[in-house]
Amino acid sequence: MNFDIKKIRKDFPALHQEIYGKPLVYLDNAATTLKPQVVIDSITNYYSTINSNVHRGVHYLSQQATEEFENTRENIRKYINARNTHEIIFTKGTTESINLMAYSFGKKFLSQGDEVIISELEHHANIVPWQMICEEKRAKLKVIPINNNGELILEKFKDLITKKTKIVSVSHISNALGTVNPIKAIIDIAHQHDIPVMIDGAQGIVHEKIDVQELDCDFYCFSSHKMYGPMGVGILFGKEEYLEEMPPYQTGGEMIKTVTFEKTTFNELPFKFETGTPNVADVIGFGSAIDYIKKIGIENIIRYEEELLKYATQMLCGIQGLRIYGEAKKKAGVISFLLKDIHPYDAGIIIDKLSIAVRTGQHCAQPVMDRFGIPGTIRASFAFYNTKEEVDKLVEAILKVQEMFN
Ligand code: C6P
Repeated sequence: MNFDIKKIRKDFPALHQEIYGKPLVYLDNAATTLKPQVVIDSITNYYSTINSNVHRGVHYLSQQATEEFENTRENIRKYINARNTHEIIFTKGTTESINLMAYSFGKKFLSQGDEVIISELEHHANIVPWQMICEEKRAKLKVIPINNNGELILEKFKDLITKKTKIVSVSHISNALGTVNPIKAIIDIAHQHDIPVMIDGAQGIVHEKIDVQELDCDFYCFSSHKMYGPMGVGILFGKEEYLEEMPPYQTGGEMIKTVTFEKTTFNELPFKFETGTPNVADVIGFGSAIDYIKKIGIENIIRYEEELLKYATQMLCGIQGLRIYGEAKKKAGVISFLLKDIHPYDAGIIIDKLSIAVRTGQHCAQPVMDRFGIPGTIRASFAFYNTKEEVDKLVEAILKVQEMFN
């Protein structure tokens, strides 16, 4: 398929609005992406027709809703090439997936003196849950450092591994700097020591093709809302051999097999980890988002985004007094920068008034900011519906900010 940017942009209604009287330039895609009309229609369609609970009723609507819900699970399985649908667990989002992991994996496999390895590049969602379970279990949290380009130092990672290491959990792509981490190498190194690896794919899955069997990762998680799907839905992929061993994270309806006042037995995978009424409409909407991505083609998306990022990097590098944070050899989706002496919040406010949406601050990655000794950055993050003209508007806005402060 030809990558027809004009046609693609028509699919996203939110792109066609004016903010402060000017056309919106949306460059906050790492926070959440806009939704194509097919996704919005799919949610409306669920509530207008087959609205009912899943896995519960014998009536027609419930059966239809269950079928569409489970079709999405299969759709996601195929999309990431997992072996089985029961390795795909629906959660609220990446944050909940990691909490599930830390709690459940931690409860089963962590003991006093054990070690968990994360990295200095992580989003708080891949730090705090591990910190909490380590505190509870009196285990140790170890951190892979980064270099000045914002790349993980693999040699240091190797040094951190000991016989006590029980899991490694790292991000695929850094939301703060855009670094694409060498996750295949990390997985291979960890597996040489029989250590499982969890990948926080919140930013990874939108900018890369994911094959969990080829990667051989033990866990991979992501959020629908960063993949052009609705908010409130996420995925935890896990290898069956681990998920079978792990205890439920929450308890209640749906996840049980039998309940008496003396004892409860749990449902099989994946339902053991899915408590209560799920977010049916948004799961189905997520299925439509995956179909939409497949229609455009992830290879086309990657090619287009690489070109756009290259252009944006060149243009921003040409601005005097602008420093980019995160200069990894392999980057995707994100440019984080600062303008000499201008606080990122001040710059952000002016850029917003020029109808450009960027994110300013720490991006829920305070250790990254501390590493560089900065209060935060201005972050432009891209999607395949963005254009070079929009990058030019960002450049104009930055020049305007500098003009105002000088
Ligand atoms: N990053 C950003 O603006 P949730 O919020 O659960 O969908 O995703 C959490 C999360 C976990 N890991 C990474 C690498 C992420 O980027 C995010 C979300 C957004 O950068 C919101 S803070």
